[in-house]
Amino acid sequence: MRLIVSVFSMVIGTAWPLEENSVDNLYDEHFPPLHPNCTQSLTDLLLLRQEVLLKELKEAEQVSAGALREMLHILTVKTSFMSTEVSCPGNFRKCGDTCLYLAKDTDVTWDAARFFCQDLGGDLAVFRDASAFAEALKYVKSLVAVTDTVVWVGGSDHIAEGEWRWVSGEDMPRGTPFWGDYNYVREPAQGTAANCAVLYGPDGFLIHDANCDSKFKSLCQIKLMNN
Ligand SMILES: [Ca+2]
Repeated sequence: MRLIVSVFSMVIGTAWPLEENSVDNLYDEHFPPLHPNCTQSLTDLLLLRQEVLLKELKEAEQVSAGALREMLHILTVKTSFMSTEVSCPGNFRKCGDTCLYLAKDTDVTWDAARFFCQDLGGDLAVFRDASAFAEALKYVKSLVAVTDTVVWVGGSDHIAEGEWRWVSGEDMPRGTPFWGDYNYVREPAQGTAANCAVLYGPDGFLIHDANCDSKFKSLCQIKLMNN
């Protein structure tokens, strides 16, 4: 019996110190002692924070680069589509980003000119900006050399005097480079006697107001599908 107690005491005496050492090691591993130098600890913290921020920035950069690649792809496809040559139907000629047709052999009233252009699938021509206007004048001048030619376009103030609108519903631009002068007065200046817009040959085909019942040539327009 005494022998058994001695052996048990030896076993306990050996095992207990080992268990204490293991716990201490585990604690030190997961809870390292505070650094004696507080400045050094703060530096470590800042460096760790910097590392996290850099990682976040890198991830954000990767996301941005992916988005930019996607946008570039879309722009490339769009540019390719826009640069594809689109032909205009029938006698229409491609002018800038639209199709124009000058019916130079027939003189009709403004209303009849609209019906004529609508029968062709379009309407009287409108110009959304100075560039489109310049393209149209270039086309008209290439077809009619006679400077007294007058051509209907799709603008009028017949609904409310002085409120000039395109047939597309938008307000017409005023002044240079669209409107010309008549007797040194800037058009439109003819009042209720003139409610429809023309390209006036004697003034270099700048826009003038004219009597809607006069008979002139028609400038028809069909817009391209991608406009
Ligand atoms: Ca008028």
